[in-house]
Amino acid sequence: MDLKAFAERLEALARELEAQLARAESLREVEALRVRALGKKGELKQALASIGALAPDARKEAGRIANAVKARLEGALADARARVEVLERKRRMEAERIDPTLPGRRPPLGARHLLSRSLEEMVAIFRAMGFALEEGPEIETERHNFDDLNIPPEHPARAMHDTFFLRDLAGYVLRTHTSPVQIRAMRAWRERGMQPPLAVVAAGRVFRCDEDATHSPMFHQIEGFVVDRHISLAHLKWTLRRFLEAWFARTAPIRLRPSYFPFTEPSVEVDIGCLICEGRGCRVCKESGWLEVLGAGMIHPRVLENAGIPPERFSGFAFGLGVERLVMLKYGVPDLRWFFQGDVRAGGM
Ligand code: FA5
Repeated sequence: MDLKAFAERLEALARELEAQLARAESLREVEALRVRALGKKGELKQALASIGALAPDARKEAGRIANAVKARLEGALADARARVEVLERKRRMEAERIDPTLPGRRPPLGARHLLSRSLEEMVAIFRAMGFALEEGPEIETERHNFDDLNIPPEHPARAMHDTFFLRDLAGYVLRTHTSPVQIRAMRAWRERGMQPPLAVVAAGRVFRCDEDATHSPMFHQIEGFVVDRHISLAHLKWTLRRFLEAWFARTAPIRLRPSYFPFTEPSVEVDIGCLICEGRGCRVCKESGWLEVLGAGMIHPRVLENAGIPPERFSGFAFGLGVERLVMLKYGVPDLRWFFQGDVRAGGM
């Protein structure tokens, strides 16, 4: 081999490598090309090894050519590296790109149950009228649930309540209504040395062995009562109308029907015009155009006496309303069982 062939070999090597470097798209490719050209076993080393075969006077020139090619290749490698680095950064940024102007993702939060919110709202309406909030237990004595409310053991009203008795706890029932809170609250007020006027609401769950589109084995009631001198049915009517108008945010027809509860005398049942069918008749109102929403009356003198309040000096009214029915009417829920079926579609209401 002569010097010319040596120079041509290196020139060809440099050209080929420059062309490949120009096409390289990653640092890994550039590094592979560097190893191939300038590595320990690289092509330049191999070319240098052949210098010994040249004529002695050509060797110096060959060394110069080899150094120049090496420098040229190093320059090309550095250029390629710089170019590919930019390319790689661009690719990475493209992959990791975020758009801070996009709206955030809403975390899947739960919503409070329509009944819980409604119960709170109803209680707030009564509180705004001056009622105090009291509580009673869900596992109640038969005495509070029945006897003290003038429902003695053999009284047919006991059967009407479809009571859940507790097998292992004689004398206790799941309360069938919130009326026992009347007794508890009146006694507690007396024990605290407080005198009428007394205006109390109590809200909570009640239980009856009963189930169809308008009856559920567990439902909610709000009990309310007022005891003072000269309380009459007119006060009851005013209070209920005011509550119903606040709850429905509109006027709705109301009718009081004579009824019977052992713990009130006289007793009434309050119906409201069915807001689902506007009184025309539908499944919810059983085609009558009216829905019974609550029972009420003047507190029976014997109940006042049982609670330690002298009936010759004081009188009172009481009412117990079905929370689910009022929510169904306001929001057009056609079946009471939907409240307890775990269907989350109403969550955002
Ligand atoms: C009572 O429970 C009486 N304690 C109400 C009362 C209180 C009267 C104070 C007088 C003085 P009644 O059984 O009618 O009454 O129930 C009251 C309301 O609860 C009904 O008007 C109805 O709206 C609702 N209700 C009754 N049973 C169910 C049930 N199974 N599912 C859903 N709501 C019901």
